[in-house]
Amino acid sequence: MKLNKEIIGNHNADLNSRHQTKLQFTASEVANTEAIIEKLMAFQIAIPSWALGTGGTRFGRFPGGGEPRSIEEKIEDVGLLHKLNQSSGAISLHIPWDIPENYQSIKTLAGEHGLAFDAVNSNTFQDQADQKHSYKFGSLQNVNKAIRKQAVDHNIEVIKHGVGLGSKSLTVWLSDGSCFPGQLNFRKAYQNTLESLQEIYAALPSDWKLFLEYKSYEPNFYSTTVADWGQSLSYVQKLGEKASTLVDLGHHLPNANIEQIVALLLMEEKLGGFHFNDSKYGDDDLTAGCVKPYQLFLIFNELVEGMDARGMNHAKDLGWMIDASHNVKDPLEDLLQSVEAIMLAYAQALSVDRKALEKAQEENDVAKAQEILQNAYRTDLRALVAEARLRTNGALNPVELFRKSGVRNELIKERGAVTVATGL
Ligand code: AOS
Ligand code: ZN
Ligand code: ZN
Ligand code: ZN
Repeated sequence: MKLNKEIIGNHNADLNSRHQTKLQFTASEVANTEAIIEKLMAFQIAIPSWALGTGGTRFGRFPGGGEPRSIEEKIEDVGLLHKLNQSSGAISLHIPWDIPENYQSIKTLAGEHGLAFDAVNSNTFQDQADQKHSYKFGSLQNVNKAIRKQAVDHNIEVIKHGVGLGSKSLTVWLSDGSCFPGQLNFRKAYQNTLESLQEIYAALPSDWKLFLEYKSYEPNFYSTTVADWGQSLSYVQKLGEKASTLVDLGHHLPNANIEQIVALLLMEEKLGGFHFNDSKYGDDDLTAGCVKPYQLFLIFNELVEGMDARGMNHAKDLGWMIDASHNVKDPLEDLLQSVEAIMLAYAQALSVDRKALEKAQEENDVAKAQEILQNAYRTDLRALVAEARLRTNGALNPVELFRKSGVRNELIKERGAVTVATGL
């Protein structure tokens, strides 16, 4: 359907000569272009099922047309992205916004699109129609044991769905916290949360991982029970080897040095993965790299340095995921832009002259260190990302081809002009 090899081939043929000129120029500027292209070809990032439709804001939602209405349609949408960029080979599901019913047929469909199932996400931040107890005052932290149990059971249920689909990790993000001083005994909230997490951890299959995401505020505005990387780290260290911290770029207090957090978590062997996005103010969930591309590069710079130092596999040893929400853009175009920005930052980090940087650091040559980083950041490596796509049969310019081929109109015809959101 929609996009086939021929359409992509024609698009590439049209753009190829200009692309080759740019590629040659880049190769003349950057020493290790081949090694960078190979790493880019191996890189895959998971698309969150909830980002395939318009999320809106708490003030309103302006639904787009042709948004996916079922897990099957979400898989088809990620399949489209993957066909275009060959780097979105996984989907991250959210239970109960997604309820996989027939594992085998869903797995077969995903397989046809070349997709794997990445981390499954639990939801104890909303009350579902059929649930006995409310999470109004928290889930895993709740003062009421029965409520904690309900939340633990839900997470175990999510693991079961994940096992059915071949997923290998669970991401836990808690909205637990308090709105006003005095509402919560912090120590008890911590202890209840730890005990609940230990029960979830005990239900993990041996080859699974648990990612504990932190967030400084929202929806609770006085305290959050897993508020920052130190707090997440304190839980995951107690839980054990399979547990690690997940960094969502939008979850920090203003001006936090995220790249330093990343470096230290990696050093502690407790960096599990990412929710990539960008923000101006808070948890804005904007397109990766749209506001602070230099920060994104600096994060990847720490990742490349730290992963190489530990002998880690860039493609496999971390959970690469996007977490995004759209209000005004076509979700699929937005996700293509995010994947592109992430890969560009990765390419830039791979192009940093590590030896020269290390030398500058050892010699306290501050100006030189800055020159090295900014030279890498300011060299245009877009042709390398495009070349990685070309070699894997993706499109040279995914957003342009998505538009030209009229995919959205076809989806609107098929699914309707106004579709309801299945998530946030
Ligand atoms: C919430 O702020 C967190 O970023 C979650 O990771 C995520 O947005 C949520 O699980 C969406 O489903
Ligand atoms: Zn997130
Ligand atoms: Zn968030
Ligand atoms: Zn977010």
